[in-house]
Amino acid sequence: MVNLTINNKKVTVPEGTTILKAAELNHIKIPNLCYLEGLNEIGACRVCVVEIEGVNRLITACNNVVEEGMKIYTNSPKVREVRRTNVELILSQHDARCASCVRSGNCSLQEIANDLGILDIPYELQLPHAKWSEGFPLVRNYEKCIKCMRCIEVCDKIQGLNIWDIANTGSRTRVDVSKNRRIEEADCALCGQCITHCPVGALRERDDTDKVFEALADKEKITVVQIAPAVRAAWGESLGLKREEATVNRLASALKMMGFDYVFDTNFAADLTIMEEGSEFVEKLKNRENEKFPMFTSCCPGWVRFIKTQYPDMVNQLSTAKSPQQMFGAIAKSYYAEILNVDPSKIFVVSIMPCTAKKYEAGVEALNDAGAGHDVDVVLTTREVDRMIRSEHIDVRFLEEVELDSPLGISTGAAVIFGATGGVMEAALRSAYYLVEGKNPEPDAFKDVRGNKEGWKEAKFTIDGIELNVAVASGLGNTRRLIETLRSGKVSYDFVEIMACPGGCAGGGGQPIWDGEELAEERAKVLYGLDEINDLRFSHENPAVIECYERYLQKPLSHTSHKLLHTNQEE
Ligand code: HC1
Ligand code: SF4
Repeated sequence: MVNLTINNKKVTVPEGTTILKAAELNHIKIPNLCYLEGLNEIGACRVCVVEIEGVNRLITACNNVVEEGMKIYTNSPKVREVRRTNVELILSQHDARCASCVRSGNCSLQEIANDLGILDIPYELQLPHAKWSEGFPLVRNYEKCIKCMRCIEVCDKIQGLNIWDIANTGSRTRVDVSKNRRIEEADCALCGQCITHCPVGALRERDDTDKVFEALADKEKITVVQIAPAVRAAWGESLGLKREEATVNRLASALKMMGFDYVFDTNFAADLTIMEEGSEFVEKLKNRENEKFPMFTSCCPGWVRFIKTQYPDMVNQLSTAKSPQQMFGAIAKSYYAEILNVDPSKIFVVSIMPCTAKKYEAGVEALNDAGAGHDVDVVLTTREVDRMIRSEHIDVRFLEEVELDSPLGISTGAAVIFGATGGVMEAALRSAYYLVEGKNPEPDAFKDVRGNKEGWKEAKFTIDGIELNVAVASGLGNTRRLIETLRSGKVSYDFVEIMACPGGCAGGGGQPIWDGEELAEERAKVLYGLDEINDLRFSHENPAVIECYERYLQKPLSHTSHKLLHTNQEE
């Protein structure tokens, strides 16, 4: 242990502790901007400078460790002056039109500048200029970038994709797409993790809220909205609701108030996905000698983009099942149009997703089969829907909860856990067991696949005497390690679930941002809690899905199912 003083307070911390951590452990706040624990500890912004007695220059707290007897001052006059100058210099290269920024009120730079009482910037404004690809689902605003390097690091170290890098030198230095490429050429998975790790508004999703407001105002359109599993665990965070208040029924109430005609659930389609993907897996098992294993899940477009660019020879191992988002769109514009007895082109489908890659997925032509424009017309992230609620001036605290509409709002506990890493696998195994054994397993029989963050998780189960090896990974760096190990022959699996975002969709790139905090685990707990209290725990027991098969699709893997719910992944 190391003994030292911080602001004259005696403290003792383990050896090797950084000054920043030592202060934090003792409830002393040192402001910081670029720092991200374990990811970005480079002192780039120099906001966390501190004074050490006997040392001439100030040092950064995030990447210097404590020493025995150190006397540290985190807010001395010298520290305040230098910190202030550093922040003023950052602001001199930052477009600080805060009133029109998506991160206004949730921006680390804004907070630090306010805390330091900066009312004027004594330097000439020097904003970098570069052009971004219009319409791309992910938007970089060069004028807001503070060159903290967080996006570079999260993409390199967590996602292993190296999309961002430093470009140019000297005063022309900026963060841009690596290797001088345009973003479209860069194999970006669109996971959005760079957005959720940016401390300011330099990265954001393409804003599609206007398209939705327009559709809601159009009397000719029947507006249908689907809510993704992981959204219900996070949408209330930035609206000041407690987790237990921010239910999907309260969100449904807000959406109805905004004017949506029907509020449905992606979970319905997640149950449908299990029927299709589970049946596909069971069929493959029957024909084991001639099939390639493992079969990979295909519901995460970040992962699908990743495999297509990084391991194209394995694309044929993806399940042919479309994602729940796309299945929902196809069903809304076919089966549901028939129920309503309307022309499918009148139906306008909006998705609320925790995800930025879903914006791309909805536009993929091979995933649009209902024949009435795009199956999903607009995808909004959780953040965008929160912004819409705010712009409608709806006070969510006082909303009465309402039921979701029927039949596409009915779902099971197996569906809601899709939003957490391991959830798709667990839901699929619950139904695969039923399909093979003819009876249900214990609902929690496959819970060993839940919740991994480091590396990947493997599990073995026996169904009808067949031993199944399964694996689950989230985060694309972990995914690459898993695939390389698979390709080396050191491991072999039958079924593998991959989600691009660490922790799965709960930690998706479209979720509310809590600077420096990872909330995937906390949100996953909400989803597992919802599974536990649902009377229905098996996708094959969803009465609305059963009815949809009886009235429309006939059976899993039928001709109609193939047309609407599956795709050729190699297209
Ligand atoms: Fe997901 Fe999925 S779980 S991919 O993370 O399979 O986005 O929540 O909607 O489609 O259901 C996202 C979440 C989501 C799909 C489902
Ligand atoms: Fe989107 Fe979920 Fe995949 Fe992340 S894990 S890219 S949020 S689908």
